[in-house]
Amino acid sequence: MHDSLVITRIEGRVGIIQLNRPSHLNALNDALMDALGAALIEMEKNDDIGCIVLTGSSKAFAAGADISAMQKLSYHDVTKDDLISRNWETMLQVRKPVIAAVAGYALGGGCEVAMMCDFIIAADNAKFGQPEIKIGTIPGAGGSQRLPRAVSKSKAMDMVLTGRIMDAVEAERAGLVSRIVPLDKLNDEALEAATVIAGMSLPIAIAAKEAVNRAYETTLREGVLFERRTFHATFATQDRKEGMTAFVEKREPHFTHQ
Ligand code: DAK
Repeated sequence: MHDSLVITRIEGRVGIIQLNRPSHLNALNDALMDALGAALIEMEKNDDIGCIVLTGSSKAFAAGADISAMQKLSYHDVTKDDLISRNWETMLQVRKPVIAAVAGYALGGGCEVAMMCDFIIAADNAKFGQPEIKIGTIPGAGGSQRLPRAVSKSKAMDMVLTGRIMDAVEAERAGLVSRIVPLDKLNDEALEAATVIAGMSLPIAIAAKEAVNRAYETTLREGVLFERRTFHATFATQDRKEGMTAFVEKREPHFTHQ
């Protein structure tokens, strides 16, 4: 499947979405966010996909929301049409695991989209930042909320108030990314991680994702209760039975996603 703003393909049980607006370093305009949302929904519905990888080019994951498109807008425009919010959070409807494979710039909205994914694998040339303050605004797609949860208040304040860029090493040290790989290995590493996840039971992977995400939304006591009940619920699945039986029988499990 191929269209101008996103390129999608399927490898095994992994769906890969590549942002494709190279002339603008994948700056995220309305049409690109619509295309990304449509690709995500299609992959979410596809029973043959167990994990999704979102990536960009070797120079830019995405250099932010499209500043030229936003530059003309008034307060009235953005509130009346809920213009940007309308199609920016489709990612949050996706229950399957999503890995961001980030090379080059992930700035502003690009960093925010990467943070909406479940984890980030970074190439050694990745650069993260929330530089909106330099153009007279603030993060608008969750950067001021997700960045402090990922890297602590102090570093998030530093990033959001100075607009400075963080390299891959600093991002990994701060906990924003899960691993760093050489640029030429990024796609392989992301595909390999996604293939591992897609080889698990899909309902269990979804339950695991929901449980971890709960940690960001609730108290420890409530989160642990949610985890406990979800853990109990896994015992209603065939895949839980198959997984434990396979271990006892010293063989690989054969999950049927039920
Ligand atoms: N928007 C539009 N065009 C962009 C762009 C952007 N964010 N970033 C780069 N481009 C374009 C450049 O204008 C240039 O186009 P031409 O001049 O060739 O036509 C082309 O991409 C190549 O860029 P450069 O020539 O600048 O390339 P360099 O390697 O010299 O520099 C750079 C790379 C990433 C350092 C630089 O391009 C840059 O500083 N870009 C802007 C980065 C930035 O400030 N990003 C944050 C944008 S604000 C919301 C959701 C999200 C947001 C807000 C609300 N809601 C849901 C409500 C998010 C806001 C933002 O992201």
